[in-house]
Amino acid sequence: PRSGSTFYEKYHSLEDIYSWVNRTAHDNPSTVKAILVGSSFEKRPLYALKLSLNNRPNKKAMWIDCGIHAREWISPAFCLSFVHHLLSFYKQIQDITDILDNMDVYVLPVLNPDGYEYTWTKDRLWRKNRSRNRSTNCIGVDLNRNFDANWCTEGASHNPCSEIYCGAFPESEPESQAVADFLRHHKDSIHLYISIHSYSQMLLFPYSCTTDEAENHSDLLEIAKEASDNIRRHYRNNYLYGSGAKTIYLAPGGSDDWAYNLGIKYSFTLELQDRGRYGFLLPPSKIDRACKEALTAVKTVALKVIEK
Ligand code: ING
Ligand code: ZN
Repeated sequence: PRSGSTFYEKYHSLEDIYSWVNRTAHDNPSTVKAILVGSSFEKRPLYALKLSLNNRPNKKAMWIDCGIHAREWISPAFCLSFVHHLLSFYKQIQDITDILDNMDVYVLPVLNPDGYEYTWTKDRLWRKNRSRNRSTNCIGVDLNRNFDANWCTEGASHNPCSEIYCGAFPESEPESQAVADFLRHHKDSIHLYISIHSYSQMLLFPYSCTTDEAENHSDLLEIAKEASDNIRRHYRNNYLYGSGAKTIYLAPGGSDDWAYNLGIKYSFTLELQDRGRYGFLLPPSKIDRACKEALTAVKTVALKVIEK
């Protein structure tokens, strides 16, 4: 790493991320809790952090997950830096204070730990989880095709060897089931769902599983536009925005569409840097800027949802 780069300007192994989760909860006992939301196919724990900075009753909450796709390393890096930023700047920066005074924040840094570990040890470009299946030698399900939103229609595959294999049935995978169960149990408080991916620099919202417009499409479009405008203003970088199906491609079974249909009406997928120069292999020297851009988007969206 270049000299002077901090913890949040590096990529971290799964083991280091587990230590960081533990340390973050341990160092902030009154405000941060580590919640075990489930376990992966290979029995690794799925920990989410809950940040709750005051005890105001009936507070809204937001959920953000990272690392659903193994090779998108900038995504877990963002979740770590996001938590660090929230904890460092509460009562220091107004928008952070406003967010934490009005929302609890759940952060799942690595939704697909088995795949993430595999990208560190065996195949840097692995995307799916690592589940085995009696009927084939091919391994893994695309967890972002495994949710119950027009499951396995056009834009996903029934072929277990495909990169976009939808799995045997909706929520067949322990990772997607754990997240879906958690959201089902907390859907009355969670008003905002965000899933972090890379790459392509886009802010997407439902639907990806159909070209139909979401019921609050204009609301989502306005929020996404404001986030994209803020990134451009601060960092002179462009983020496309729009519904998934119309902005990139039809993709059924995604987590944001599923969360939306559950009733979380502000639901987004944020695709971080870059636009293909390095692709999934974004160098560590670019982490800081990529995370700052994403932070701008997430703050914009959260503040808009608090106003609603
Ligand atoms: N992109 C997402 C993917 O899973 C997406 C795009 C967003 C699909 C929302 C479905 C729902 O293909 C990446 N880079 O993984
Ligand atoms: Zn992805």
